[in-house]
Amino acid sequence: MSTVASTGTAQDADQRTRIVTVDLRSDTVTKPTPEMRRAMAEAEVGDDVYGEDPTINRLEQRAAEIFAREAAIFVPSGTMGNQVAIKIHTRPGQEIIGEERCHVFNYEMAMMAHFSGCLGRPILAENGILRWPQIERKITPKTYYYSQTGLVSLENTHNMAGGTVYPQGIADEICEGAHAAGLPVHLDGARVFNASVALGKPVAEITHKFDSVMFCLSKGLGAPVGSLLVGCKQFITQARIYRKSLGGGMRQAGVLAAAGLIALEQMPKRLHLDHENAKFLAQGLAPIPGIKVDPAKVVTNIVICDINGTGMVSADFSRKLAEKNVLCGSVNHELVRFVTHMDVDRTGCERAVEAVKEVVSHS
Ligand code: TLP
Repeated sequence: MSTVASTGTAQDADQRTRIVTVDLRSDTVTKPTPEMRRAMAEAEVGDDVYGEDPTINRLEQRAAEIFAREAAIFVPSGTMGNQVAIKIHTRPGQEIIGEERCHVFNYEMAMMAHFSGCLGRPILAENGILRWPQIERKITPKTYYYSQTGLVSLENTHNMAGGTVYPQGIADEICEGAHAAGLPVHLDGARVFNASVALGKPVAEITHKFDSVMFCLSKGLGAPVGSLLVGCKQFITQARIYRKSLGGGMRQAGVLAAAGLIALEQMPKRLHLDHENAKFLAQGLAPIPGIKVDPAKVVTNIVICDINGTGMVSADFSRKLAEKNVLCGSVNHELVRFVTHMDVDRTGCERAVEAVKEVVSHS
């Protein structure tokens, strides 16, 4: 998106000069499409706490079919989906093994401790991709005075490692190893459709060895709200209880599911465009002095750059960029994140590259 289109009134003339902000902070910022808004307005609804919302029921059924699972449950957010799954898989006093930068350890308000009484056992892995031998070494011995490992949790794509994708063989090996050790494996698949597009394989195939999968409709798929948790019937029955206990039992939620169904059925087809734009962005940013990013590692819709060499900290960098109507996210002092999505096109990415050049040249 570059500038607002015009048709000729005085107001349009005003708008012609108004620069549209290129918002690359996250793919969560997408607005529902006109088709989603129409479907929301016309959605058939009922009380979902009574199981009577036909549109929610259809969405859950389609999610279960697409992931080749027995059942699925709609939850208001990815965070709730992950935390409900952790609660079901673990007991208080246990440990959860995950990659150091994963969402469940860093951005879910310590709910694994608060809600499930568990401790994170973080492992730093190159590109965010854990290997089975690293995990195996961190499983605590079955001795009564060690807190026991209760769960392995993976993230695909790995958000804060730059949208990296688990090669299928590595994910499969982790699931098989964990199962042989008596441990369940949860997948934080907030962006699992991006992983599926990058691997050229259906989501059912890349996730079938996981015990549970959470995926989001509200990120690259463009729905305004919602995520799903998929798994076996018994797991989803328990998830319904914990979702309710967290206040996530919604009533006429079919208005959300109507947009979610379009997100689920239509939007995966266009994710490759976001991946191409992210690659373009990384290729444009890489030659800028002071910016460190390897375009070869950008395989989905997330670009994380080390801006240390610019002499700015990321808060100043992103503030100066915002003055040029380009928004990025700040991961920590040195790292900034750009996420491509359906509301930013190639022109928007070109504008982002030019804005970064200007900000860096004046630093
Ligand atoms: N990620 C958000 C922020 O919370 C960081 C973003 O802008 O990327 N798992 C992963 C891998 C996520 O990236 C996110 C959201 C979630 C879970 C949580 O989803 P929501 O925001 O729906 O609770």
